[in-house]
Amino acid sequence: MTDTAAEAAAVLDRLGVPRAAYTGGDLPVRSPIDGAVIGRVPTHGPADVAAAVGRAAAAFAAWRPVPAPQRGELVRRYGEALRAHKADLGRLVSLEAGKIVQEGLGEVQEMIDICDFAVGLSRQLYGLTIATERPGHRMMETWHPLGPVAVVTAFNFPVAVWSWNAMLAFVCGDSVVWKPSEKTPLTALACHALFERTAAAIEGVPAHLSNLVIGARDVGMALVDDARMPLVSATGSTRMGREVAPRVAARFGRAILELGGNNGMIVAPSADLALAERGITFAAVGTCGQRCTTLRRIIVHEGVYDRLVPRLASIWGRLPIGSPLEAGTLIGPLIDAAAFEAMQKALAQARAEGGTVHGGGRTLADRWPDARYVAPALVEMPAQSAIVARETFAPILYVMRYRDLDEAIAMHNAVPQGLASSIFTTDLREAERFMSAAGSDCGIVNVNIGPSGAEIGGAFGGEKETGGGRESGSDAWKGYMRRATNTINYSTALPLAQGIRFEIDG
Ligand code: UN1
Repeated sequence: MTDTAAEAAAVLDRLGVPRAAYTGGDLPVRSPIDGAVIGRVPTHGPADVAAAVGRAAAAFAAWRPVPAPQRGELVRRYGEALRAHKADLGRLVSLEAGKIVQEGLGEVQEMIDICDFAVGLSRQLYGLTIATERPGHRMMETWHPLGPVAVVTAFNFPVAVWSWNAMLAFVCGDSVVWKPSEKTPLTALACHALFERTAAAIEGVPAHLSNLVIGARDVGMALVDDARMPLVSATGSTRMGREVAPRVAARFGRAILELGGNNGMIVAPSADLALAERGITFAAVGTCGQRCTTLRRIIVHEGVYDRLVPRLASIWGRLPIGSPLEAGTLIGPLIDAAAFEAMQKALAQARAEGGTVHGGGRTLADRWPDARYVAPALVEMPAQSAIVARETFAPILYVMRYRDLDEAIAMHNAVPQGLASSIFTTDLREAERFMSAAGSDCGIVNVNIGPSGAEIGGAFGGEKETGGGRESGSDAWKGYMRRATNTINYSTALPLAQGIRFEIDG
């Protein structure tokens, strides 16, 4: 047994996952750290999905009448369990997704944060009281639980994205069926085991409030097509979203889609370049370029280009790449060989389109022949050509020049995706313009910080090919409930709206 496999087994054991759940199954799980198999998970088929949805529907029926603050108590206790197991769960994220220790822990912290947020929310699922045009009447809206929610997540945030969805769903009175990425089922098993234990210890929480189905595309599609699930929240590629959205729409289901990003930044002449350098580096190479919010394009004013870009090239040349478990490492591995191939293909295309590539090659192959470590790439492009408009899920930062801000904003928006964006400037007018209606067309628009690493308190998501969904904070909870508009007549008359007269003679 490799070190990673032994450590994963020890961690899973401490997190309460029975050995049978990750040994002897048909799905081998590899650690991106060394490419070793760290688990073999049994997978489900479409019939198992149907059964899981049935269990989730029964749990929903029992959960929806439970008062929301009591539902919040479950989430509060889960937040406590996460606090108690933060180190182990964070470690497992590192082992299975290849995140550096800091980012693995950060991801679990993101879970804890959304638990806290959802607990507060459980007493704030407010509806409006609305002025009515009729005397002796009152209008209001009431938010009700929606139903079992399908949550489909990607490998790169294997635990946080589920919790954004699930914790809101639970306080909203919904049950959940979760399909994690086939690349990261172990962290899902761990989250689920912790949840089951928490839920079982609380009176009034029905069994199977949280359900886990593991498998490939057919499992996901069985969920997507199941009319018993009024909401499908899916995070992943635009290609996946293109398939999911019409299928959910065909049965009049609701979809929350978090798809590809191609996040840009404008670096203006007045930018604090020392700050920009740090912001760019974390956003572009953090998580080895595998966040949907990763910075992929910078549009730099020609007046600062020659000061900023050589400095970035020098930083790119000395980034500490290595095992994410080792202290000091900032760049861990890519998830797998396919991600590496996609990166190399993109770099070849960038060269063909006139780009100058710094870095981007494979590294540490002697030590870890079965893993894929890369030097992040910085690519100077003569224009925003076809490859720049595409999202490649790897650490590639394209760099382009601009002369005036209108041109930069137009270039910024001229990609199909619309997730996160930022501007580095100390000019108030430029900052406001970038955030205005005529500025960035993204769901996340930042000033003097990079596009990645959003807090859970805001609504998270983006426009255009990013899918339009919003998760996490602000009023994203409304997506997980159904709204009823109530009109109550407390008079002895029956006036009709719009002044309509409808009297029966005699
Ligand atoms: C994702 O990459 O799917 O804003 C989510 C961020 C994180 C979440 C990213 N809080 O980078």
